Amino acid sequence: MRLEAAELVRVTIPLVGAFTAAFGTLAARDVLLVRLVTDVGEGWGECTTLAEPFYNEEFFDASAIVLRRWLLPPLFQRSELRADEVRSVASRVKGFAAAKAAVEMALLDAELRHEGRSLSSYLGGTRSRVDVGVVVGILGSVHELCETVARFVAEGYARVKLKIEPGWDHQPASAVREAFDTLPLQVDANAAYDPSSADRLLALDGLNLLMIEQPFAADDIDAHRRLATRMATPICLDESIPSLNAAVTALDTGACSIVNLKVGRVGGVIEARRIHDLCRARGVPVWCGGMAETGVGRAANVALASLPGFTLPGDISASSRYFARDVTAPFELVGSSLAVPGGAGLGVSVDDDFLTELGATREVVRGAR
Ligand code: OSB
Ligand code: MG
Repeated sequence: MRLEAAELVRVTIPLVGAFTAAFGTLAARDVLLVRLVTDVGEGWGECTTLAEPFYNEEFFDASAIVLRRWLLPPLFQRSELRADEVRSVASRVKGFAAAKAAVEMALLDAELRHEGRSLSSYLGGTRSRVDVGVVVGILGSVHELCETVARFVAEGYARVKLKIEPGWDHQPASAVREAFDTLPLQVDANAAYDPSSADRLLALDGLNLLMIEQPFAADDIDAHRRLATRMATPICLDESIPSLNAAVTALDTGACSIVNLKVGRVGGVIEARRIHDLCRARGVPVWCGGMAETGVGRAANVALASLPGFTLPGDISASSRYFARDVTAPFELVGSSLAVPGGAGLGVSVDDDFLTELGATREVVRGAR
């Protein structure tokens, strides 16, 4: 395959409701998509970070600079390019995992479309449907929270994750637990707690939670290890695991017993599969995290979650959880699961007219020849 043209597409898509977590409030979803044209056809990828560096270090303006200046140019130089080479070519650039993941995703989409093969099949997926859960953000009141959870449960979601932060943790979580006594429930703090106030998290142990996700700073592996020795609720890491090496360290030290896998956080679906393989070999459950993606990133998530080690429901809700209209055909909930696309590549097509209608800006990137 040869890369012939690249386009960075920026667009803002309205959300059906604001989404608040410890990292702030998303009132609309800013999106950065990558469209790559190759000699065997085109492919799309999504850069699944946020507009601001509030979840991790990466943010769209920076991702776009890195794509334009350092990630795409060397790929234009190669006469024989395979998607599984992106990671090593891009390794000279440190960080910017979501930008790298977007390029790999788009090249895989192009390559697999050409081969007539789905991403799920390429990765070694073993399911045609994946169980999913839904994430409920920080809301204005416990009453509103319980109503929101009730609505999602009525839609079919069989697992709910609550966003927490200091001041919005035990009280809302216990209200949800009281109202839904058998609901599989978990919480995610997005690194909002200081290890010196770890005591307040111990009260969550009484709520029969599936796990607590990322209470402390991404680089504070030892604080997570210490909490794990004091808490019965399993610790899951998200932001602390940007790579396979980080996953090995977290598991070896006992900082977590469950791993959240996100394509954009680890630099692509291939690295995500390697972390999955490691966890599976060690009997550690993994699940697919989400970043309120469009149908492009969501398709990659669903394909990834079809691998056998994904034994817990992912944060891969139906498109309607975030968007009245998505840039692809919507992913729809049937029961508590989504269908894994069987079509070639990502198995979705991007509605270019809708992108235009939304006022998307498109920047053509050419190789520095
Ligand atoms: O930590 O899981 C997270 C959204 C943006 C950034 C970080 C996270 C999230 C979510 C939403 O929790 C998951 C989703 O429904 O896509
Ligand atoms: Mg998280």
